[in-house]
Amino acid sequence: MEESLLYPINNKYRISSQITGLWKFIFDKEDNGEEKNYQNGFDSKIELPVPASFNDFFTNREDRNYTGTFWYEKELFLREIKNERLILRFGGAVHQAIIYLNGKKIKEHRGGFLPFEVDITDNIKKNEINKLVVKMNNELSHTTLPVGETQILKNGLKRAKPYFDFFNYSGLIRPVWIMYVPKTKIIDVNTKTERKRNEAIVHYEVVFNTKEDLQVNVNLYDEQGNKVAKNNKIKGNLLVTNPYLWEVRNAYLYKLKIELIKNNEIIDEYSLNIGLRTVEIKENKILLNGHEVYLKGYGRHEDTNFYGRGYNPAAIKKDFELMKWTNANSFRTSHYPYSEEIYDLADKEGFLVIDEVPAVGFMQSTQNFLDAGTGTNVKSFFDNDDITELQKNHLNDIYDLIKRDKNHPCVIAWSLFNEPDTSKLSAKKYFKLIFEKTRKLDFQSRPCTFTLILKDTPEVSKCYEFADFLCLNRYYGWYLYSADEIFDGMEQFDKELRKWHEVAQNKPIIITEFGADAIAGNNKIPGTMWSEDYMIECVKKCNKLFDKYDFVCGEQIWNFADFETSESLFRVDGNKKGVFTRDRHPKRIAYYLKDRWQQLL
Ligand code: GCB
Repeated sequence: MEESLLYPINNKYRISSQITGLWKFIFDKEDNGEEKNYQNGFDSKIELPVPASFNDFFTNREDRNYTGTFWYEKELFLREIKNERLILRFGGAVHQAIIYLNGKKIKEHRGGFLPFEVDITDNIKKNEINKLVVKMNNELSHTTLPVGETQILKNGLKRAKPYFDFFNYSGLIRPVWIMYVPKTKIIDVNTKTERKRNEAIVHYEVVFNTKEDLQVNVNLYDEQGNKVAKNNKIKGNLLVTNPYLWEVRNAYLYKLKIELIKNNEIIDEYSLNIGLRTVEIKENKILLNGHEVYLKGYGRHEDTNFYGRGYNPAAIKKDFELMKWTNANSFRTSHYPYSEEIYDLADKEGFLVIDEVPAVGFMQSTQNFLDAGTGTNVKSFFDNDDITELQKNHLNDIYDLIKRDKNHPCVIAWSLFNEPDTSKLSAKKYFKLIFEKTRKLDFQSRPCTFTLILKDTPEVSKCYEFADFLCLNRYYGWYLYSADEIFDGMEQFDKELRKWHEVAQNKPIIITEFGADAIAGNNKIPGTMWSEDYMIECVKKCNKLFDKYDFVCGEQIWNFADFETSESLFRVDGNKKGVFTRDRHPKRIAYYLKDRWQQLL
């Protein structure tokens, strides 16, 4: 029976709690932990907090940047189970995990940014200590998402070489849950809203883990707890008259409560918040509930001090308050699916989210065949030998992403790649399959898109047609035409925007990345690169262009906050394109955006 990705909840039928605190930890440099019987438990003095990335707790370079196999261990005391099942759920294990319980391998999972669960009922020791051991690996390759390489240094150590700039933070980065759930249970729910004059119709379907003929009660409650609609079909409709629609930065959430019934007795209950809203692309506009929206906001990262990429509820709360303070209304989960709790908050605060799979780094080719005539590279990333394997993993992640996030009203679109090489026909073939399959998966048929790298221009791109709206990552004024050439850069940007509109007439355009690095407190007159003044100048000039064209339907500056990267000559203590510092203090650009976005509807 298929695994459920429903978020853990507590009610009369389900008890869920997080296994937080310190877990035992060990590196396995020789990758022979099994021979040393680590799966039954290991000796180590290292204890690390979960959830968190392991990296920033180490004070020597070798360990902080560790790439390879490593293990976590936790002891669990589990009470007797009667008529229920016991499930372990991992919110995110970067990038690969093998789960052992009391020495027995019970699950393997690849992909660090999506949850998975494992039924442990038949493997536990009741009323005594159980050993939960997790073997993990954070190497990157051409078949992992995200994509990269793993190098062997001269001293024999492995090192991740990401094809992206964010630091390869690893470990048990999201909550690990233990859940008592009914044997026969609800495992999935699909919802979608249809809007009519003064009515909303919620189309829904309930999936449970048995072929038995069971009944359901489906009830919809408003925010005051009044029941506004009900049904008892497994697939059906709920009619809401005079609905409160879920609106951008003005959210209204209804509670959908489903009861599963066997022989007139309720055996399971699952509730989730839903928003009544529609999303569509019409001509070159993005419509929410039939009206135009302009996306104002950020590309972001899950990245904070000490936690690395780890789930950090205090930072999540703070980030939302700061985003609201700047009058933002949207963000993209660049470059991987974020913690589920972030989407819950976005639902409540009315943020529009472009939800991205970890398909980043699809650029470099290992096969550098040059065309004899032109001397140019004729092989692209999508000609790499292991592309079929990557595509399989990519589709799996898309499948899980949609399964996990499909009922969140905040999610208005799926982003299926960040900055892939789209210049060759092999890319087109790959894209066709990814887009076709994705479109079949979403009950709400949300728009699908991907972001285009700077050099992916109308002349180059063989894949832009697949996207329902175009997402351009553009660094005119920074990576191209910087400093004295910024004026020229803006002319080129303007030209490019017009060209895009010409070739992709009916597609809205969102600028999903633009901006410049600035070191907080580095103020210069006139602005020079890396100063806050230059950052403001560059962003203002870009904004002027966006305001010229009504097919530009949004701007998401790169990045919400400064973030940690791999070390390189062009990253000074990380990426400094943040509107806020890594500690979440504003750079001067924040005040400019706050004013601009207040005026922009
Ligand atoms: C990009 C990438 C993003 C980088 C950014 C930059 O195009 O999508 O991951 O961080 O540029 O600052 O270079």
